[in-house]
Amino acid sequence: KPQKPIVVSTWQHGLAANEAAWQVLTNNGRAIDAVETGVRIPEADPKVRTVGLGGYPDSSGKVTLDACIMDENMNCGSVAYLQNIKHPISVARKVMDDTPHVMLVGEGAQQFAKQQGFIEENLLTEESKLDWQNWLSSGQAKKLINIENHDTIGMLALDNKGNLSGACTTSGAAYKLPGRVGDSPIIGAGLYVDNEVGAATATGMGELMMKTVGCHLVVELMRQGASPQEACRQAVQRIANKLDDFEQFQVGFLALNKQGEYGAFCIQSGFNYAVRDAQGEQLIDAKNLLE
Ligand code: SD4
Repeated sequence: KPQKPIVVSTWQHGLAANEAAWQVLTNNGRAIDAVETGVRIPEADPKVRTVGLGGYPDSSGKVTLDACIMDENMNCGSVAYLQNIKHPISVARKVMDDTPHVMLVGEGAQQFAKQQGFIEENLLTEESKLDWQNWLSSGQAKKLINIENHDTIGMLALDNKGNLSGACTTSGAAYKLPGRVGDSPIIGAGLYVDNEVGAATATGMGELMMKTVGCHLVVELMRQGASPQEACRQAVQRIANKLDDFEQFQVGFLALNKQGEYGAFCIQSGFNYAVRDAQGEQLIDAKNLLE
């Protein structure tokens, strides 16, 4: 039976994000508007430490944001290494809608955002600043990606018309090298949407999604007939096969197909995702490779 509209998002902060997206979807809105509206919730929430305002800074104390968005017609927009703008997803949407380009980075992205009327503000909260200072004084030995710091929001939606769209936004890996860009703004790595087949988004150690163009892979596996969960599992397995120490890392994929079926898979336990459909909201633990 058809499952639409429906919206799915990575992590617990996906619950509140889904609710905002759901309002758009149930008002007969487009999936692209739903996902943009939805992920703006954690972007603006200083308590969500891995997205937008309040996000963990890089090793030099700068909050640098990555985001991308993609609609049912293969239109996409992306920003990377964007500073001082709270809603990178909306800047990415403007890149998609109002420029001939797909991706703007750094200073150019920031100038573009200002021209579009976005306000510059300090995104480093006192809490994130303190954590960064503690990290500096702790000898900086902590692993860059651990269970606590990989909470990018990726959101996928299927609207009443049966169209798919997706959005992904993050402050990236905590204490990353200055200038580092992860998978989240890279079309195909952190997000991919093919309106004939399905959509996928990712969370975790971005370098691993980039090396496999992971979300494009998940969509192609669904095209070949895999269910969303099975497609995510195969993509995780492909990554794990290449690594001797794969259990040191976390990678999670989340997928939604054209029929409104969804699924996820990750390397290690701890990754959950939020679902909102006509039955209500759910928070589901993803299956993992180590169980
Ligand atoms: C990145 N994938 O920048 C992101 C990190 C993250 O949940 O938080 N993922 O690599």
